[in-house]
Amino acid sequence: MSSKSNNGINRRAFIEITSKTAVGMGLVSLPLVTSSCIDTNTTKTTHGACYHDCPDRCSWKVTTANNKVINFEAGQDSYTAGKLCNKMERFPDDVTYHPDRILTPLKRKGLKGAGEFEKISWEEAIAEVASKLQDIIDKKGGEAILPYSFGGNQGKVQSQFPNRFFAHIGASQLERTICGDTAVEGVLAANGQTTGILPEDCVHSRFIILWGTNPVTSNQHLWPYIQKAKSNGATIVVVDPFKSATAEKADWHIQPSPGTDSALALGLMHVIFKENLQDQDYIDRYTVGVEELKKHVQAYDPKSVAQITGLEAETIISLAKSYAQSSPALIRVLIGMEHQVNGASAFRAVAMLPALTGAWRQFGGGLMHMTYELFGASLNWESITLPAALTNQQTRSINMIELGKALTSKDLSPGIDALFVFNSNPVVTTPNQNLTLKGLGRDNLLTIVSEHFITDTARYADYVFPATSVLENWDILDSWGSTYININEPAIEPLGESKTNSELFRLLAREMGFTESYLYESDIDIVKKTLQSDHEYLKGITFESLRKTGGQRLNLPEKWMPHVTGNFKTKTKKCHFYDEDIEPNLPTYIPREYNKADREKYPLHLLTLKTPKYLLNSSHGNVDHILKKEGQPYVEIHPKDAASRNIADGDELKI
Ligand SMILES: Nc1nc2c(c(=O)[nH]1)N[C@H]1C(S)=C(S)[C@@H](COP(=O)(O)OP(=O)(O)OC[C@H]3O[C@@H](n4cnc5c(=O)[nH]c(N)nc54)[C@H](O)[C@@H]3O)O[C@H]1N2
Ligand SMILES: Nc1nc2c(c(=O)[nH]1)N[C@H]1C(S)=C(S)[C@@H](COP(=O)(O)OP(=O)(O)OC[C@H]3O[C@@H](n4cnc5c(=O)[nH]c(N)nc54)[C@H](O)[C@@H]3O)O[C@H]1N2
Ligand code: SF4
Ligand SMILES: [Mo]
Repeated sequence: MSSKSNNGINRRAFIEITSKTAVGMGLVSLPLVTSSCIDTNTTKTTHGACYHDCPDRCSWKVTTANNKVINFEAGQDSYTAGKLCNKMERFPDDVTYHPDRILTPLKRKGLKGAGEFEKISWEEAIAEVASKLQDIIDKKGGEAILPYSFGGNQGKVQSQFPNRFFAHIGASQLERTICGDTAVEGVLAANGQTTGILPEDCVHSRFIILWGTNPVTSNQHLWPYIQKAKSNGATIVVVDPFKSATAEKADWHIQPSPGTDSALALGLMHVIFKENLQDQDYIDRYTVGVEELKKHVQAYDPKSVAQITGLEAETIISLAKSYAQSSPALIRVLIGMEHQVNGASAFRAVAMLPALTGAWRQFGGGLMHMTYELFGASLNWESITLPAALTNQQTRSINMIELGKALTSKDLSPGIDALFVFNSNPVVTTPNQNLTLKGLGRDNLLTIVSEHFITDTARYADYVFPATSVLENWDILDSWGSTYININEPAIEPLGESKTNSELFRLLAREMGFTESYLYESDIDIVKKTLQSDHEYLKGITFESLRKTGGQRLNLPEKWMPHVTGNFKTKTKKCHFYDEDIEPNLPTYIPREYNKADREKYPLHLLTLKTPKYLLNSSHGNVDHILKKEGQPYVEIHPKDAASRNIADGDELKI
């Protein structure tokens, strides 16, 4: 439920879970400079980039001696600007050399979930897992096997290569919907592409709305550019139900109730039309459906929108006027609003605003969202995605957010007999944790996890494979929030018996007797092939240049102004205010219906934000000094909601 006040309870439930894992581990950090006997003959420097699911994609430089990291520092490219974020400054100690890192394959010996394992050899582990998978394929078919992966390592090779194996065995496909899909769908419906204003160009903006995004915490390398804009005279507005770290620094914080942004955006349009602040020439040339939109927003007058959003009608009018009358005016969105009902409609409506006011005409004006399409257009994508022989898979898809349901369903045919997790910690990051745990507790489920640590998910594994850290693998990294391309060269040999994700699946393929060459391609070959493209954005960017420099900015036009003259990527090349092929035809606020019993039982609305400064989703949740800095898990609740429930500051709560 959302009331008129800012009643969001926040703090991500997963911190509680991850901190439980770490309790009592007595973690000790290894010193980074480890040896007094550095052999300068073997000292080398390699470039790499952050593998995390983060819009910044920082680059770094690693110096090693005798196969040990002796220095780890931020890259000097203009976006990383010589500074990694607080999460990554101590990465070699926190992950690569962490004493709890898994360095051999493990086999479960206790009950599921007990986290009791014994070491086994790679040969045994591969033989046993391959034979069990083959048995499932023979009896039930490949669809009884479900791969589960997400943002753990965003390197193109380490995230995509395993898909070849799963497609080859005809496994169920995973719909990877947990982050960004809803936001992207909304923006695509209006503009046909998500690449609008580039991050660095916001310094030219004079009015910036950070709409449901918290860059001070979640997009730290964008923030200096926003500050620069501010010192150039820009007004910074934050639209967020919660007083985030960014909202605290803004000139104006607007707090709509969660899930009501579509109504707010349509309300702004209502005012813009009423005050005749639209750019009629831009609309006439480069948009479709303005008459339908005008009619549609009649219902979104400031008074009605005030009732929906909990804002004052005056605030809505004032925001609409300030936005439409400022130039250049920028709206920055990322993913915040997508966790709510009406999420896609909200992104769709917000994405239309710059076309309504003609903000796209000015350098620094428009919408800033993702950047991944720039890499999609320029890299040799065929080397990364599935080989031709494996495309058009006909196997069923399972939506990752329904993992618990899939694992416990009696109706799925075939049911899931094996779950293969890599690059993800679904017990913490996937909705409906209780159901996921119930599924993972099944005696007849084979669970295989490739990981650095015994996460809350790995505790349930029958087999755990030790994964290399990013300092030990080759990869190529594009970005969804910046304009830099990086290659990641291994700085050290794999520690212990750890192996890359790709090598794990090459070994399984060999054991299962597969002969197709795409299952055996080497990481470095894929990296090199990915750069084989004569696209203008990659001019001057080669495997060798990236090895020397680390990250390089795509070779983009000096003034990136994608929609000055329309050029949207929709079927009409115009911004679609109205689309007869999309249901609903216009972005619409649809009130969420609750039955009375649910409303009484669950009267509050939980926001799970990325407020933890030192965690990247659940990653780093086992690191002692990080847990100390994060403190105990907590929720924040509006004082009024707390008072009416007799809750005082510091009380223990079950949510
Ligand atoms: N420190 C840190 N940084 C991270 C991450 C992390 O875990 N920790 N995760 C990374 C990842 S995977 C991602 S996808 C990005 C996400 O980056 P962001 O999208 O910036 O992050 P969120 O915290 O998910 O959401 C941003 C804001 O949206 C607000 N919000 C929630 N619901 C609504 C709503 O209905 N309307 C409006 N207007 N606002 C709403 C929240 O209160 C929050 O302050 O961050 C990345 N960066
Ligand atoms: N409550 C709540 N849930 C959320 C969100 C939220 O805001 N609140 N945010 C959502 C969002 S935006 C996202 S992106 C997802 C993220 O969900 P996940 O992708 O599950 O993210 P992490 O929790 O960081 O788990 C990644 C795991 O991958 C492992 N890993 C890292 N590198 C490698 C590697 O090279 N090989 C292997 N095998 N493993 C590796 C790490 O050790 C880590 O345990 O969570 C979503 N879930
Ligand atoms: S997590 Fe993000 S901000 Fe931090 S080092 Fe990695 S890419 Fe940079
Ligand atoms: Mo995400």
